[in-house]
Amino acid sequence: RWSHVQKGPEDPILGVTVAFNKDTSPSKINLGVGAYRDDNNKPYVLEAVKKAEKKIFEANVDHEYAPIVGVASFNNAAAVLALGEDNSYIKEKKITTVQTISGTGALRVAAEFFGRFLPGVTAYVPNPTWGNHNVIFADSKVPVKSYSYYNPSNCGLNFEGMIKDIQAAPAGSIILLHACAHNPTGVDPTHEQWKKISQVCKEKEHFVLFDFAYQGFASGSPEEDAYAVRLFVEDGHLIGLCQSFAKNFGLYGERIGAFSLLANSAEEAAVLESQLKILIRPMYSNPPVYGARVVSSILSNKELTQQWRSEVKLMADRIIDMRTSLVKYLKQHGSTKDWSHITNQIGMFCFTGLTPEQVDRLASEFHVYLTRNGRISIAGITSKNVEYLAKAIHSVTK
Ligand code: PLP
Ligand code: TYF
Repeated sequence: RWSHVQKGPEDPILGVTVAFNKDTSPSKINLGVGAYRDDNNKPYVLEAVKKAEKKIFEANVDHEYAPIVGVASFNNAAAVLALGEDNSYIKEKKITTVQTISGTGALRVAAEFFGRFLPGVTAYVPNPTWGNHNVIFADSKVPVKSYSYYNPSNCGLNFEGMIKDIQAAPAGSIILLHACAHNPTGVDPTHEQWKKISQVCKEKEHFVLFDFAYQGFASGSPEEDAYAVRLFVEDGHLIGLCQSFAKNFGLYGERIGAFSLLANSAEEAAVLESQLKILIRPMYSNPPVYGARVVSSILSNKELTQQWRSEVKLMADRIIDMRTSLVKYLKQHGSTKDWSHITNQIGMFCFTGLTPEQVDRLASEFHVYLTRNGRISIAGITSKNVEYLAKAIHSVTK
């Protein structure tokens, strides 16, 4: 019956973990998947999350179905976290937010919505981008193309190319922007550049979809990381917003996220919500409640929110420290290359500029695993392995 089905390839990012798990060397390092690790290379459960879990347990909650759109208090808290306390769309109910199966699910719901209500409209994603973007749009029958983003000559932003491509896209296209901590490059526009991007998208009447998977994780401040999203909203864009709480709350496996659409009126928001419900129902009926309860009980409590803020800053700061430390050891071990992009880039990832061959040597000679595009997940670096890593990188790049 299934003889016509052929084995497909491994996901390139998760495949790195598969290779890493097979390696028996004690010095092996996994810099593949973007999942935070503490300085002992252990997954980190936030104290704020543990306290919220205790509260939920003690409240003796039931396990009834959530509505199709998910847990209402979570949806509101998610929108407030991204758009800010005083946002007029939230106050005037000119927004619809649905709980989703983490950030991936938010993107998928968004893509299904575009497939129905913006048929044939092309979505433009940065080059490069998180690999899943392309497949999510393609599977939802949304045509997908890319705009220039990364400049390999300085490991920074190709701002002119980006603007040119966004200008050249047909009016009313879907433009996907990483709200902060661009994956895989770690390269974000400056505030001034964001203003220009917003202006160009406005002129072309593009629909802007933000992928916001790292709020708080880039700079340590949820407000600073929300700069672009809030700017576009202030500039009058009726944005779409995909949020993930995997990284910033350390809730990877709980699959908690949200998708929001801004609308011209409360009535329009209600119409959009009715269609989102119709689209979600045959996909998964309604979302799981646990992660939503955890996030909403943190964000509805001042003390827990404060604790979460300090913990997300702690994670961001450790990542920033590891960037500095890696560059320090590269120099100390004699590398004369310019590694300033390691400290200039932001968030979980660094686009090192290593070639696929150098990446292969890192794995075979040094037991260091990363994707072949040269992306490293900084979260896999610790104060104990950073010097070994620097030596390994120096060895393959000299
Ligand atoms: N978008 C980007 C840019 C990501 O890096 C990720 C992965 O973490 C996601 C979305 C969604 O991840 P998740 O589905 O785990 O929330
Ligand atoms: O880019 C990453 O490493 C994260 C995690 O299929 C991830 O976004 C990677 C691959 C994948 C799902 C999540």
